[in-house]
Amino acid sequence: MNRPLNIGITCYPTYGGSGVIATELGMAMAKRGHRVHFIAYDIPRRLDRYLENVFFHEVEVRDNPVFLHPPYLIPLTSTMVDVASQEKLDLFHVHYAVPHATSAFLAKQILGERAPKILTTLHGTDITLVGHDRSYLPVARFSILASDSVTVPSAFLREATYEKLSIPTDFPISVLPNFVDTEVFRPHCPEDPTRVRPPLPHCAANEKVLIHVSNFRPVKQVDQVVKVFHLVRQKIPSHLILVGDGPERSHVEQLVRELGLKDKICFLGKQDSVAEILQRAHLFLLPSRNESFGLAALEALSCGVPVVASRVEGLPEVIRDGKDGYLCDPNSTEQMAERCVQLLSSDSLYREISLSARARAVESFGKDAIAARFEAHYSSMITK
Ligand code: GMT
Repeated sequence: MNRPLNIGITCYPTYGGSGVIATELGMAMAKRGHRVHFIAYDIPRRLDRYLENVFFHEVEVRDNPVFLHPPYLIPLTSTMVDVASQEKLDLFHVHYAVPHATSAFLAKQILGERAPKILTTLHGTDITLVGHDRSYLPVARFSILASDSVTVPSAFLREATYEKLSIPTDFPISVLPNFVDTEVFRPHCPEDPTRVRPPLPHCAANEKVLIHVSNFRPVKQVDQVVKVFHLVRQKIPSHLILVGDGPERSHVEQLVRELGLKDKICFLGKQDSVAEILQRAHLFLLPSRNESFGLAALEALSCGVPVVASRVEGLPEVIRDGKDGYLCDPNSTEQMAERCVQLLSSDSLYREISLSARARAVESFGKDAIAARFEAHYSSMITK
């Protein structure tokens, strides 16, 4: 199909990976000539509002004395119905089953024959964590099965969805990986990966820079990042940069004080220009307990920054152990620290792994190639 499509995108408009992928994919589709309507309660963080073919429709979730909690699902559904009829949407692309696919299903019922098709992209938390919660499970399962098509970013998440939500295995779920803009997320000095951008003011010039980027949820184990760094510092002069914010921040700050690392760890909080910060780092740490894909790790690889991460869930599909970094037991502080020291103490090993990390991102997860796969997926849904 060659005609431009009208696509409605719903996501959580926050700094999380699902919001980033939804936004970047929408902007990529707009650049390919499709009209893209973001339907969300706030402007997605990475959205360029002034891009041609991009529109934003706010979901107004108003407080009402009748409700204990404002019901997000209902205003979202109403906005979806409104945008679908006004803009003649061909497709709702919703990120997260609950409640976004649920709203899309309701909107479809309301719109009847003129309803757009529903593509649901699952991201992990909605299956591995929400999937366990009995109060969400029947609705999540129903909303997935009611979608016209379902995608996941990793083979791990496809299997987890079948298993945890008891989805029949003949119900198709396609793996369409997450992606990265390799022009934005690129190494500071491609010819010599050991040369990073000049350090932040807090770091000394001779120090190696370790970095972690996340939303500081317990699942990210940011305390483990600090413990690993504590061991690495005993062998190698180094500094740790923590980017992001979330519920574990004060617990982590407390640990940093207890370990006497206050001058060696800098908390940057939420940041928009993550690429520029990654270019100042030698190594990315991601000791998560759960990670269906690990977009933050992919962005690091794309900057030529090797990743030391947990051997869990979708991470081995992104990081090849011993090639682009190392995969370890998420709870073994010693093993992770050993791998970091090994990488940071040999320039030749570091160079080899850094070059491989960059090649991995460019060859397997480049934005244009994956956006083209999504575009083909959209077309196949519309022509069905
Ligand atoms: O990891 C989070 O807390 C955020 C979450 C989200 O919804 O944005 O991330 C999930 O989706 C990302 C994009 O597909 C993946 O890269 C993350 O691995 C995944 N997080 C988990 O599975 C815990």
